[in-house]
Amino acid sequence: MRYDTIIRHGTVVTASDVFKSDVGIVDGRIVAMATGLTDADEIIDATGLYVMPGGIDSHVHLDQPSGPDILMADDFESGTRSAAIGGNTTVLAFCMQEKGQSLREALKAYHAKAEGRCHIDVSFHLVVTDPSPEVLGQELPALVADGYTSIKVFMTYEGLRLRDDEILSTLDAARRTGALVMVHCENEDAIRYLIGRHEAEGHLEPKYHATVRPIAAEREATHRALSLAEITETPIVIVHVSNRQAMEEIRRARERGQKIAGETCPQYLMLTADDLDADALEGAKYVCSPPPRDRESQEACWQGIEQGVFDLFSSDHCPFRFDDPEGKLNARGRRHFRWIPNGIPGVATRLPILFSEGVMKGRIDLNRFVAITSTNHAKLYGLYPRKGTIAIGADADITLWDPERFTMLTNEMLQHGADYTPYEGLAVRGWPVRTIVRGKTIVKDEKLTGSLGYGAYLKRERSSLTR
Ligand code: DUC
Ligand code: ZN
Ligand code: ZN
Repeated sequence: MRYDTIIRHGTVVTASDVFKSDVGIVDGRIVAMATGLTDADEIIDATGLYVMPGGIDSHVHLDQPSGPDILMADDFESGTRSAAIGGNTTVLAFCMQEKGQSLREALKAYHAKAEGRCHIDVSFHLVVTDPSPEVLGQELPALVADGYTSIKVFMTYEGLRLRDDEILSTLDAARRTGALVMVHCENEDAIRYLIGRHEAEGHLEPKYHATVRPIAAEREATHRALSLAEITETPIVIVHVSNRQAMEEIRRARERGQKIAGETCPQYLMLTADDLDADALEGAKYVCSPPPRDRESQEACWQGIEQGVFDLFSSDHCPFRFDDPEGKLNARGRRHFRWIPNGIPGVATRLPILFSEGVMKGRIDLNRFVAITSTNHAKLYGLYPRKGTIAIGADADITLWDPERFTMLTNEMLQHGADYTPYEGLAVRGWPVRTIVRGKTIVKDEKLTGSLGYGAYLKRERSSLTR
């Protein structure tokens, strides 16, 4: 048999196995796995490299409206470019419904933003901010049937957050349609109360972003979301978990028999609230929600990764430029933390950080790395087995890892739209030296080799959790 491409002499890693095999690719799919494959148009030598499923980052924000005079730093072009540099082959971005807008209208706008602009494959989660009877009763069932099988709801941010009755009706609609619901868990009323107290005391610097969003506000909302999910009998994902107490809520809900997935992110392993207390306004670079906590919380999140509380390790890439009037240091943000746009860049650094800090430091094995960065994302968001594994019949979405390559992270190498990375100067061991999407090399040694628009939109099946 003649192949388009053979990846030869590498070590294949999946969520369950590690083995020596060549990989034969025809028409963008894996068609053979064996040693000694020959006869191809292109032969890639993977001696000394791991051949892993491409990263799937199921939590990224691209080209998202972010308030008056604020501009998100990445659109679909730069965001998917940076994702590819960091070894990802698929991203799932959020499609934000504006109040009064139908989900179809919101999707139309997002498809227009992404069309012809993606380097890697993409799909959309629907952010439901206006759960009207029409949206939940008519739009959602049709959209799930059309392959939009996940939604996100917020418990914080005025204008975005849903109240408990709205969460209940959204969960109920999700149960009926099989949509998977991601929940941002922070108690908005508690945060507003604390912002008021801080304002009265004149405490407005970036570091206070962390103190108005304490662990208790996250824990309470996590508990409430899990309880509402239990009452409605609906599987949910608790996204971006930052600390032990919220994590324990997930563990307990699972012990009660609930179907729950948990997600954490690099910022909760690598940053703390002290980073927000940097000189001058530097702390604004680290403003995200939930905020980074303390060393003990970092350790807890590592334990959650090691022990299986977390199924997903995502970036929550939500980039804003730092030194920019439309970014972190906008005129109002300079004066008051509540106007600093929330979110940090991270789509390119997610995999290298977890590989270096997790695999190379012996905290997790290679299989767990693949599971929480790729396979579980594919399963939970309806892309498996087409994506998320290396198997015959799967899309040839493959990242070649050099486990020994030593890299000092700099903003420039990440090729995103932000003017900083929270991880500047971090030394990482292990690097994605080639990113292959459906059989085509799109990044080699940090150089883009693909063509803009190659990335395809992915229609998804239902989640493994709601089937
Ligand atoms: N939630 C996210 O998921 N991302 C960025 C900001 C936020 O609140
Ligand atoms: Zn969120
Ligand atoms: Zn997010």
